[in-house]
Amino acid sequence: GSGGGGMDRAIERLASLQRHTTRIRNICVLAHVDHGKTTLSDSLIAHNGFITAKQAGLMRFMDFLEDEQRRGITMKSAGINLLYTPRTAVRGDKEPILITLIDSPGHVDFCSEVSTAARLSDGCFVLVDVVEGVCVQTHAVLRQAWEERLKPCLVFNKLDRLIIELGYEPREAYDRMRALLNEVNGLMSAFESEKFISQADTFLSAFDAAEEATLGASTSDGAVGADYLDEVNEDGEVAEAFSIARGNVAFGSAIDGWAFRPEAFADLFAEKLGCSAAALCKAFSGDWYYHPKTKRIVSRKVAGDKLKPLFVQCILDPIWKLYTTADNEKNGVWVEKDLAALAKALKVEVSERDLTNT
Ligand SMILES: Nc1nc2c(ncn2[C@@H]2O[C@H](COP(=O)(O)OP(=O)(O)OP(=O)(O)O)[C@@H](O)[C@H]2O)c(=O)[nH]1
Ligand SMILES: [Mg+2]
Repeated sequence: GSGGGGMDRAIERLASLQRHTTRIRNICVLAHVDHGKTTLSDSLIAHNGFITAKQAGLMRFMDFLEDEQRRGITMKSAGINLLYTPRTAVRGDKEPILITLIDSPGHVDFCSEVSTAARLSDGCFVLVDVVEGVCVQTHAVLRQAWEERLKPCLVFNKLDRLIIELGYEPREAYDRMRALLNEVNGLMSAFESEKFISQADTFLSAFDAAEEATLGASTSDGAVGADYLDEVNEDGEVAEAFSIARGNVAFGSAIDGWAFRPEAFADLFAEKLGCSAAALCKAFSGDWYYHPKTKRIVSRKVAGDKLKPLFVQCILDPIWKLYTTADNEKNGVWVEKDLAALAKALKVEVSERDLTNT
């Protein structure tokens, strides 16, 4: 809540949590320059009520230096404590967590600030501007996150640009983001194979040395690639570093103050489509379609070319509709009713006042 009393209580809770180190997580925000780290931080800070939603994106709260504010870029990493109370239990645990959010600079000149932030973090958000795509520093921070063994979450940011600037259709946006996801996963698996090769080299030279010493005694139960094999999933494939099914990919627009993981939409649509939320979430990850006649989720082969992938149908279409509906108003079209219907469909609570003030 943003009321004064609520704020005091939030601060009290933050202070008491600081004494429980098991309930603290350090999370850094990493990305190429300008991909929206400070804006995303603002949104999260606003969510905690420390600044208002209106100020978010303008205040650039984490850019506390005068130079940063003047130049509009981050130069120093900065941290803030935020309270996160899970809405539903996470592995049976519903207790609040104290998050130290660390906003880092994206400009290559300040990369030592990024290393420091990554070193002391447990997890990270890696932002990618969906229009600019994977850039040099994206590459660098992904490597850093991987080297530091951070628990990462990939955030596709600036979806609004796909809609407004590029005028993409949902399907085009979907293809674009899938390509980006593949690119990022490709990088992550390259890091793994590099390590695998260098471990194999180390192992082989150790093996050669041992062989020389013992004339052929076997040491072949070495730990080559042990970490690598850990990440093999139940189908015997090496799991992708980032996937919707794994729950570590988010989509949003930091400047417009929204972001989601597809799980949220799975909960929303599961009942309607007559399947479990978990199955639907898996279906969002790949080429799966809803067949209206048979009322079943089907593969591309069955669906043909006419149907839209579930991710487009359930997630991107409504978002596009929201943006274009809100935009129509500028042309003098009366859209409150449309917006209200959409909000209801998405189970979002929108006040009468907000509806007329869009
Ligand atoms: N359209 C759009 N613009 C955004 C979004 N998020 C951030 N921006 C804009 O992108 C620019 C850079 O945002 P910042 O949050 O400063 O980016 P940053 O990653 O912190 O930049 P550095 O710290 O300097 O690397 C600003 O003009 C923001 O308003 C978004 O979701 N959509
Ligand atoms: Mg910044």
